[in-house]
Amino acid sequence: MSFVDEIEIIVEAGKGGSGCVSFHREKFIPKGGPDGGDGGKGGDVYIYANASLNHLSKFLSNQYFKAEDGKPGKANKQKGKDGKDLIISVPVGTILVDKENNQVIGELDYPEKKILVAKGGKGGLGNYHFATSANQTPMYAQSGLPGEKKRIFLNLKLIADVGFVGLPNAGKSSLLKSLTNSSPKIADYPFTTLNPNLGILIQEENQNQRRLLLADIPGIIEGASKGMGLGISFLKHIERVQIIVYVLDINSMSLNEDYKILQAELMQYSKELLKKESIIVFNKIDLIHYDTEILNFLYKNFIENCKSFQSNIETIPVIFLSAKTKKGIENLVKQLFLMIPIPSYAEILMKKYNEQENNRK
Ligand SMILES: Nc1nc2c(ncn2[C@@H]2O[C@H](COP(=O)(O)OP(=O)(O)OP(=O)(O)O)[C@@H](O)[C@H]2O)c(=O)[nH]1
Ligand SMILES: [Mg+2]
Repeated sequence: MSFVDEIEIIVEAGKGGSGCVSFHREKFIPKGGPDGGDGGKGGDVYIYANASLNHLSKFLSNQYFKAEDGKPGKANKQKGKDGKDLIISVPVGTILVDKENNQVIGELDYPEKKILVAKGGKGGLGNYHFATSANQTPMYAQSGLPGEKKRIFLNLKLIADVGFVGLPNAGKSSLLKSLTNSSPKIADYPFTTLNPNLGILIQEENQNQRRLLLADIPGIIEGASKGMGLGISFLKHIERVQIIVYVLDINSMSLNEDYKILQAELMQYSKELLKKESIIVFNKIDLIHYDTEILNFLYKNFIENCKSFQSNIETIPVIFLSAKTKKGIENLVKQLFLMIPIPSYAEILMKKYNEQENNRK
């Protein structure tokens, strides 16, 4: 199924049921008064954050959603049944925009959040409300009001703790695979990753478990902000991470240039991305002659060259590793858990999940 992170849907709440026109009938009471009941209220439409979803592809096959109408009132002042509410599930991180005025209706920024997007119509009043001294037999009842109808733009921006950024082939997906149980596509050609991949990193220490949600996104090339390669629109999926991990291929002849390209493209998308905490990973160390002196030389050279465009470069943790052999990967794991306070987003998700399970028991 193709990955969809933006789509427009139409939601329509239920119409209110109409009020009833009826007169009380009973033996020996020939002229009973009006007793037509009220119509039921139309169902509301809600949009709900479901933590087990991570794309909007299911909306490709259906974009129209309608809640149930209220039922008409009946004789004997019986109220019609209210229409059932309709609940539409979307991934956590979905932003709802009203297409009428382009205003944000709300953001489903945590699991199980529910936002009312279209209110059901009121049921009509039955004829017994309209009896007056002048008119004891009103032949009139209200009809139900229509439900709200809205065109809503769903804009998904995934929420994760950590986002991987790098040139194509740097080894982002390989790193995700080494750190988590996810199995993204990995290949030695650029743009293997076409959509974001998520995975959970788990650390067990002294019976304590910690978790982080990691996001791997497509590769970025110079000019991506001008539409080159896959562009940069997918950077929205790392807008909300706490830490950006820049993945660089240590075999590149121009490590600082690669890093500069990434920073420049991120800046084109949003300056906020550059304000986030970050870690730099030199990947593929299994392919070079691994020697402390060489690594020191590479590191110093890199720092010196980056100072011209990033003054605080020396404060950013740099980690040498191989996503393939996993050498050095534990240093990245340690650094990530050190930098991300409890609870991480993945830990919040886990807590919610456990609470749900307990409620079910
Ligand atoms: N030797 C070696 N090869 C690696 C390492 N990490 C990744 N590779 C290889 O590099 C190539 C690209 O890896 P991917 O993980 O697909 O790279 P990516 O950054 O996700 O690439 P895109 O999705 O195209 O942006 C694959 O052939 C991997 O097997 C590593 O640590 N050592
Ligand atoms: Mg990839």
